[in-house]
Amino acid sequence: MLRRLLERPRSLALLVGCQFAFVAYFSLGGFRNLTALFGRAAGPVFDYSRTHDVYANLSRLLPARPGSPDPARPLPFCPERSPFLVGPLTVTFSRVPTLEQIRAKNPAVQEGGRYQPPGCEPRSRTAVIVPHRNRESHLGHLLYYLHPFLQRQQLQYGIYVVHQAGNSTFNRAKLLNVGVKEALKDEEWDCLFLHDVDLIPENDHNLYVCDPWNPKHVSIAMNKFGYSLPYPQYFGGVSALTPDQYMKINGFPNEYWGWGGEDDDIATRVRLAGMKIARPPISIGHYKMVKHKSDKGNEENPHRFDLLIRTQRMWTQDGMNSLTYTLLAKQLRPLYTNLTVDIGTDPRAGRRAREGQRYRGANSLFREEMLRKPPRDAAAGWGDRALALSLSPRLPPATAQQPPAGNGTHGSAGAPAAPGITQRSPEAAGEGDGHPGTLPARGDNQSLPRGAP
Ligand code: UD2
Ligand code: MN
Repeated sequence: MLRRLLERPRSLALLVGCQFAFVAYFSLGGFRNLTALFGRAAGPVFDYSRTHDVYANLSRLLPARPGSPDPARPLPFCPERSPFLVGPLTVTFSRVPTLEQIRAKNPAVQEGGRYQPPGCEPRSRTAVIVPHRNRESHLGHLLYYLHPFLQRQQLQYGIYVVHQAGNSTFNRAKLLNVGVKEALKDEEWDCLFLHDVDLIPENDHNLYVCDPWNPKHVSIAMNKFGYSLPYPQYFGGVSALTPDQYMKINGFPNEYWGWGGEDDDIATRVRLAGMKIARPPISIGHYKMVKHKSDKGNEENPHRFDLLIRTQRMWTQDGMNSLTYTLLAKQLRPLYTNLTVDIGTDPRAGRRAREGQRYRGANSLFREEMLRKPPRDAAAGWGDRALALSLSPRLPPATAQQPPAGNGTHGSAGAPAAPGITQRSPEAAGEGDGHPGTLPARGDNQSLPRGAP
């Protein structure tokens, strides 16, 4: 049959024509068009096996003639596409750079971690806000990569590190609210980048500018998740909002103490405020996360599921309009503005600890009682359940929902994952921790109070 088909010249011509059309279609990016039609646009193609040094030719950015510009002659706008972009960047965490080394490599960065491009009017004034505590080595990596990355993009920018004072439970979202509030006192920023300390962008085409219409989730393809989006509503890591968008969602929630949930709450706020989540193309939103263990003081928040159920009711009450804190210090350091802040403590923490004590008290009383009892009674088949029942009148109801004791890693023992609810990744839980663990001898933030504020 095939032979007969090939013998006919017209059929043969048709077959060859079809083949040619297919080849032309795919070579002209047809597959990408197809994926754009049926799913998420993959975006421009980058070869991540050929990466560039983020500092390569950075000196080209320095002003040819130093000195302040003439105010009578306004600068032209920077080009829509910076000529200094190189694409995929080499990101490694083998050595933690010192702050002095970073300073030496970034002579154009001014006090407070500020920069503005010489010779042209930037298209965005971007504040990068980083929640932080006890992650000096990660901060070193971030500053090392972020400064040249942003300069290549010809942006005006400032980096704010919001340092939670004290040892009480960490609260990422509340720290970000504080950062936004304080940063907006300094400057009319066009765009707020809310940025985990351990995430490094791997492509300088990932512009740190805001989407004018919708909050943007930026870290959409991370090594941690095999460079793909873990679930459609995912909003963790790095996100970008204009001040207007930030106020429209009433900022981030203040009530999520400990790890998890706050990012899903934010995604819900975006929807409830009538907006959508914008995202860069997947080939551009590449990030590398420094592998790390879970932090002391940032254990999984066992209440996050209860809180998430209430977002619809609470988002207008919990956020920027209910934010309270005490600013303990604001310092213009050479590479960033440091905000040290007392954000209070988890109101449930004390209660949980007291409940725990009462439980332990009741438990040891019971044990003592059992030791005094004759063996016959003790052997009457009291299992754990009977023990719990016998104690229950003296136990507060919450003990039944106590988080499982143990290492605080997610999943198996805790509440089951609701779809689209953040769960700790193996890396975050400390599996395969590839980080060299070489904390600098003198981390910059180490001079900050670590103990009680
Ligand atoms: C995920 C999200 C993160 C957040 C978190 C849940 C990614 C890439 N990131 O991060 O945005 O939603 O889950 O809360 O999916 N931090 C400190 N010191 C601490 C604890 C936390 O500085 O002791 C800061 C730091 O900026 C860190 C961020 O909080 O990057 C998030 O904490 P994480 O890195 O421990 O959590 P992870 O990687 O699971
Ligand atoms: Mn992390």
